[in-house]
Amino acid sequence: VDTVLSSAAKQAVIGPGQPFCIIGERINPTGRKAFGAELRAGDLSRVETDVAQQVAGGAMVLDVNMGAPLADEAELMGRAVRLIQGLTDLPLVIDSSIIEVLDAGLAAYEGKALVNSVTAEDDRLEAILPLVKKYGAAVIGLPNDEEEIPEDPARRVELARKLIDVATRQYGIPIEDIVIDPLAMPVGADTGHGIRTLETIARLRDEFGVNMTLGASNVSFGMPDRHAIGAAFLPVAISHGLTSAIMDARSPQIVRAVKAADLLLDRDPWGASWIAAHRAQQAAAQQAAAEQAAAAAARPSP
Ligand code: THG
Repeated sequence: VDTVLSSAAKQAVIGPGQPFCIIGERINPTGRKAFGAELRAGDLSRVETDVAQQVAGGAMVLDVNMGAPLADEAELMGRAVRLIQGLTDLPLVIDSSIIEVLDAGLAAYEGKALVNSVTAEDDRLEAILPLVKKYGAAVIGLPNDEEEIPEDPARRVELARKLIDVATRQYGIPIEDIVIDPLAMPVGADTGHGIRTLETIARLRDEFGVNMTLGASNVSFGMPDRHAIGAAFLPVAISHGLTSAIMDARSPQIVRAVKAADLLLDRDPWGASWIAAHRAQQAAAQQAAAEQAAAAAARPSP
C-alpha cells in the first residue's frame, strides 16, 4: 500500500515499491541549546537554514517539532508550519505529544500532513484519531501503551494490531494512512535494541503490509561516528521492510546509503536516480572549479 502525503503543490509517496522516503528530522530543538532558547523567545529564524540544508540534502518530507521546554509550543507550531510552507513545497510531518500542538499544526497546514504520533493508549487514540480524521491526515502509530514500551517484537505487533483495528474500524481511517513506528532505540544503551527493531519491522510487513517510519538517529544516540551507524542500519532496515525514516537528511553518508539500497532493491529503475545524482554532483564540482579558476585569473599576478 502507498501512503500519499501532500503540500499545496507537491506529493510524497511512501510505499514498498517506492524509493525510500527520507523525512528530515532537523526542525527539532532536541539536543540544540541555542535553537531551544530562540524558540522560547519566539524566534524562528534558524528554521530557514534548516529547511534549505535538508532540501539540498535530499529530504522528501520534513518533520516539524517545536518541543522546547517552556515555549508556547502550539503558537510556534502554527507559525512554523506557515513559515515552512513559504520556504518549500515538501509535505510536512507534524510532530508533538501535545494534542493542541498537533491541532495548531494541522489547522495551519495546506495539504495532507502526517501526524506524529499516536500511541496504543485508549485516551490518546480517542483524542488524536478524531483530529486525523477531521483533517484527512495520515498518522504514525507507536506500539506502546500505558504499561510499557515493549521490548518483545511480538508485543509490539499486538499493539500495532490494536492501533490499526481502532483507527480503521472505529474512525474509518484507511490502512494506507496508517504508518507504524517499530520503535528504534539506542544500541549504545543495549546492543539488543537493533535486532528487536529489525524483527518488529519484518513482522509488521508480513502481518499488515503497512508503511513504517522510525527515528533513525535514535539508533546511534550516544555512540561515536553516528553517521556510519545510520548508514549501516538503514539499508538493513529497508531490506526488512522499512519504507521511510525520520533521519538526518544533511548527511551525505546516510543519504547515499539509502539511495544505494534503493538501487540494490530495485526501487530505482535502470539506476536512473543514482546516475543522475552522480552527474549533478560532477557538474557542480566542475562549475566550482571553473569559478575558482576564473577568480584566480582575475586576480592581479604578484
Ligand atoms: N519516532 C517518531 N518520531 C520521532 C522520533 C521517533 N520524532 C523525534 C525523534 N524521534 C526523531 N528526530 C530527531 C531529531 C534530532 C535528533 C534525533 C532525532 C538528534 N539531534 C542531535 C542530537 O541530539 O545529538 C542534534 C545535535 C545538534 O545539532 O547539535 O540526534 O523515534 N515517530
